[in-house]
Amino acid sequence: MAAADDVVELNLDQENICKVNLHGATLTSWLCDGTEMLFVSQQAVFNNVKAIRGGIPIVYPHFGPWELGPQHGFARISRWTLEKPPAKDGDTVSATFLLQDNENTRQMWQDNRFNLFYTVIIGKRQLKLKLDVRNEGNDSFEFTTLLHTYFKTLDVNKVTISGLKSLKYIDKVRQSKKFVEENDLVTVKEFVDRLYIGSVDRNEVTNLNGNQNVVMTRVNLPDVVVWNPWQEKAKVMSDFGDEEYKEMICVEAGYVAKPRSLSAGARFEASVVLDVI
Ligand code: TA6
Repeated sequence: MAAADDVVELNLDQENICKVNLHGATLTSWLCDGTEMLFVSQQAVFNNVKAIRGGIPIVYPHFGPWELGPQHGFARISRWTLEKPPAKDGDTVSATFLLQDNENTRQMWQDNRFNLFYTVIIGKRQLKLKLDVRNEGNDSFEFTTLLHTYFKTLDVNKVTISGLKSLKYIDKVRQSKKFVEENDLVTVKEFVDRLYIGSVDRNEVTNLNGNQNVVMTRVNLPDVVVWNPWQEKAKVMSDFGDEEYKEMICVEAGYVAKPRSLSAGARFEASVVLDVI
């Protein structure tokens, strides 16, 4: 269980609340009209060291295995600060979190100087997530970034994902070869680990918790990763229950197919809006 002083709550009302753990600025709960929309493993570790298994971990500055540091980069295992506390603004509540370069990140990542702002905005049946990367150094740098969203579902076999047809994807289950998606709706009935490249900016994910659907609208995050470890991989993950693959699906919005270059003093802004329909 997370310690109370690690968690920032954004309370729209009793039925619409989200919680962000300062470890990784990991959004660990999104209660939408009383229904939990996100999956967090019962075996997730909250020791402020390991990445939290579930919710919405932030991948930055590198998606995937990284020769300079931990897989998926350091953002999700760093201590973030609360830059702007939760504040009500009309019919939403928002808060902003900040990760700045520090001795640890500079040692790992070629002394790059950056500010990474992450704003969470909860509204009625809506969650908006905004990333704002600022290059504070004198040299340009390259990065990839992704919001590693674990959606909760009653049965992963019933989940469908739209908006991927005709896209090229890298299939990590098939030697990372490239394929083209032929289905209007992608379903998940086995171990799936795919990076869809340059998809349209809108995907509908159906049959999530409470038999609800989520429309994911992306700005400046052209790629979509779909992942479910299924039975075999689940068994070898220490922070994931053997049967938990049945109740989650990762549909992840990212800028990951190729690095994004950011010149000195420049900003990269991106967002994801999740609407429950
Ligand atoms: O979701 C895509 C992915 O890169 C998968 O390949 C799998 O490794 C997953 O992320 C989880 O990675 P993690 O480092 O959190 O175990």
